[in-house]
Amino acid sequence: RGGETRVGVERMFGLMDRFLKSDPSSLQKDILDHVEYTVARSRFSFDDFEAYQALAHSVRDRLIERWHDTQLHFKKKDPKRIYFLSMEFLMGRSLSNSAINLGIRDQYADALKELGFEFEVLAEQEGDAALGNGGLARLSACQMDSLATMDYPAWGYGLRYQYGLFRQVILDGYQHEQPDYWLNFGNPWEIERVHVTYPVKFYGTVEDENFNGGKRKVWLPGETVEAVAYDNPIPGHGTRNTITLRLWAAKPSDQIDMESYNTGDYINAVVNRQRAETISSVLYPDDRSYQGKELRLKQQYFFVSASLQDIIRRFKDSHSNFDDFPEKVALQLNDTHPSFAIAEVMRVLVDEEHLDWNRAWDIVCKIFSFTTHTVLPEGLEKVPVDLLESLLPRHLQIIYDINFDYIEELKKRIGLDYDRLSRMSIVEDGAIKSIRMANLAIVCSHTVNGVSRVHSELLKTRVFKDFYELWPHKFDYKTNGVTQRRWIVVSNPSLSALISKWLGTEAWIRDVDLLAGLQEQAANADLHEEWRMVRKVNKMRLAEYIEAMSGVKVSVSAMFDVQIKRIHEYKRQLLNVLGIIHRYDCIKNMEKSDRTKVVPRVCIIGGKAAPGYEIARKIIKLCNAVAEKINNDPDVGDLLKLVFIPDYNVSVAELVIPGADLSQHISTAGHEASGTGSMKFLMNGCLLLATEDGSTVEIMEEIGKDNMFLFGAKMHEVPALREKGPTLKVPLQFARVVRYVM
Ligand code: KOT
Repeated sequence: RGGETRVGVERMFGLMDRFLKSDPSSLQKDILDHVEYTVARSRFSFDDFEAYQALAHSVRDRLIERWHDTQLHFKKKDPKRIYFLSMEFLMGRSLSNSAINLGIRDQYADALKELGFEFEVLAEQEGDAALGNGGLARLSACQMDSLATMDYPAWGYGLRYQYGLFRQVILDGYQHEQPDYWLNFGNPWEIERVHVTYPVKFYGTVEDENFNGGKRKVWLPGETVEAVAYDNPIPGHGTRNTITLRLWAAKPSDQIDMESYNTGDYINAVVNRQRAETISSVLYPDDRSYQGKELRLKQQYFFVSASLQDIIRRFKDSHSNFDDFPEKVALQLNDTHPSFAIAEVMRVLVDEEHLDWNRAWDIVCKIFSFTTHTVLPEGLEKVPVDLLESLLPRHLQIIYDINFDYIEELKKRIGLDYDRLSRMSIVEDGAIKSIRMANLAIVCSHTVNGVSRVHSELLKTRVFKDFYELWPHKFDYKTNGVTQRRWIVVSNPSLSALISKWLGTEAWIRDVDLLAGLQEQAANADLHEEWRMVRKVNKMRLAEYIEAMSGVKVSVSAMFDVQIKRIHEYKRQLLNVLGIIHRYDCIKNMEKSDRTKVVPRVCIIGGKAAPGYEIARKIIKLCNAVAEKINNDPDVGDLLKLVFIPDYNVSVAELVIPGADLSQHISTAGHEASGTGSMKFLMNGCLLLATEDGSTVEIMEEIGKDNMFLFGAKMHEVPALREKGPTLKVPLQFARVVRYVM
């Protein structure tokens, strides 16, 4: 492009201010310029949404400055880079988060005030980026924030779905799904990199070719799709480090088109172009159950192949020997979804870079680490061999070859224990021959990471026991965390101000351990009073939202008892609803005089059910049916209310969590790998009602058993309880409703 030589570097610097200024009048001018030239509205007439767009672009300009500096810095330093590969990122909104991390939120708020706008009102205009399902995806987003803040040279790689997680609409108590076409009004937080594109290939055949007196495999693909990069700058807090979340969109490749044009089939050529785009069109809404769909596999390989081409290109920019690859590249697999990366790196090194197999394998074993997020068997991916053979024939061969070498090695280590060999094999020989993606990931990774201590124990003693016995050194865990920047500073600004005031510093925003300093003030009545006020205001905000969404008026002096998360049998929203029925029944049967002793309670439940998960859908219906009955009973009034909050997402969580008094995390012990919701409630001063499961066990140790409500059976008690069967009695008046719905 040669711009630098044409204009001359000196002149370029002369023309540009060092950095964009952030005083009120510069910010105002900036916003108005964006109204006029980016949004193309008159600066004398624009609405809240247009103001949001202009504001977002103004923030984005400042992000871009830091982002460029960061990229330049890392290019010069050439550190080992962390590449985080994930099919899902639940970023939510970006405006407040970016402005806060850049340290200019208040300046913007002041600047806007003079223009007649309120920062928070404009922030509400933004839709959520919901490119993920639940815990795993939000963890990815929190991790990106922390990596940026802690100055890591990190990159996130994922897919730019055109349709994010479906919107949930409740009609007659039932969940209905509506498409989330989130890009409808443009997305100021991404930068399309039309020059950063890579071809991704599928199908075709593998041929033998003569090479250096021997034979080698050559893949002749049948379809090529272009991956286009969309970069989302992720700013750290209190640092200029601004890292990249690079999401890939599928675009048709001109290569295929030429062939069709040559045969004169113009219409089909255009239709084929559109087909290519479907790869990145929609996020699969199934939280955990493996579907075995070809499109999903295509998505996985598409983003893995594009990401690796990008990573290898960056490496080759300044290195020529692949033996240095492990010194410069760390690849983190977020669950098994990106594990085709293993076969892909082998393919590139062996088939394209012509390294010999063993050297390539050595490299592969040094670069991958794998985080697993589940203990449920239905979460473990098994890719049917038939599907893989047609979609990625060369990768299937490579996986077979990896498995062959590995099983031979295994026989030397464990002998001919065929049961164990068969359990540990990457290839499952059954009615449907398939590839066990978790086994592939474990074999090739130097570290297998659990997400809480109990989860890690379960991996070692049950799910991956055979592997742990073979390679104990590979197994590690890092208990999940959440970023206090999103979950206190952005979502609960009044609490954030309170904490900074009482700690006398804002340093806790970068170092969460400093929150422990509040302990010194634990008995201070003034602090209690201020905190109570903050909670009250947050509850009022939440009560308004509840009334607007569900028409139910709730009293802010009632206890807000919240369970918000994906709907799953193991998370036991059903148990919560049965508990609410029981509470209702008790109130109804109580002497009027005793009712004064009851703490009024607003039970709030929210969450989405995977569209094909019938029982989860019925739990939503049951919840709404019970709410209908309770909320319309004047005899109970404010003593008990039940609200189902529709379309639970990151922004709804930001609103609900600061207003909660009690939150429920009641998964059957041994089922929740970690759980991160509890941490968000906890840091907002909410009480936890929780089973000893996942990260709760560690939270319990940290805050003390006396500071939470522990509930339910412990892990070792669960099998005997299952054996015994149900002992629950549902009150008569509800038995019919439950039977009808379930
Ligand atoms: C989804 C598909 C396959 C396997 C696992 C998942 C998964 C697991 N999705 N979300 N999770 C949750 O991940 C969180 C972050 O590690 C955990 O805190 C939580 O317990 C998991 O359920």
